Amino acid sequence: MPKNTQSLEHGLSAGQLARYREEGYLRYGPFLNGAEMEELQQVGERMYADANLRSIELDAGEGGTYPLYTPVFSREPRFEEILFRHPVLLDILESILGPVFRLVEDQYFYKPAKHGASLACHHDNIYYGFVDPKIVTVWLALDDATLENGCLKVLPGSHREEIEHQGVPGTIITEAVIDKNDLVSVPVPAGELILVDGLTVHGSGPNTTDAPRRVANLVAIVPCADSASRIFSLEANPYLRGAPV
Ligand SMILES: O=C(O)CCC(=O)C(=O)O
Repeated sequence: MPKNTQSLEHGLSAGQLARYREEGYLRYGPFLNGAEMEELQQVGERMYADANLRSIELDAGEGGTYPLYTPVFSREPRFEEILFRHPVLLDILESILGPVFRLVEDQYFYKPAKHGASLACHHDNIYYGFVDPKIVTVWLALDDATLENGCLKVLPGSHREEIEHQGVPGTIITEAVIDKNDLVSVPVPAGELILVDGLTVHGSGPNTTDAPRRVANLVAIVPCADSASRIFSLEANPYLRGAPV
């Protein structure tokens, strides 16, 4: 059971938590300051410039692919402070996940300028296959995310049951399963944070602008016997809070 959020200094308010539980996502609001954003952007730009690292091309469904890097920030101790040990972020996550949770993955989504690809609808647990997926994705805008450059789109309430994925390689949700008209766009200014449940259907539109759209992502999970997965091992992943002593 999640702890009473009121005992957390920076936890979500009861209203925020209720909205997250109801809708399966929450626009939290401003989180990163300008200097932090710049640092995170620079790491991403370094990765984008290094062609050898461009190993995961997201199958975007429409209009091609675009790169996703992982791990990124967990490799650099500097980001402990900005992300992984940030007391506000950890309190936010504790509000949702309870007092013990681990990092699943950290990622950097780079949608280049004038890039036509949208990201097909999916939920994040399809990539991890956890049996009891108490997962939160922390989505941090490193640029203003707009309708024009491919902001996040979510299907509110879709986290209540696991929606079947189809297509090739079985990681997208087709229009036969959901109605795209039900998707809600979530444009946010740079530095804002959006929380997304591991079962919430989401995707993003193409970037039609002449600047990149960059996002830092961090996925966390409550580890328990049911975190078993056939496709993902948590064994080497650090506890973000509540590590056993
Ligand atoms: O921002 C995007 O383009 C996609 C983000 C996403 O799919 C995710 O955070 O899991």
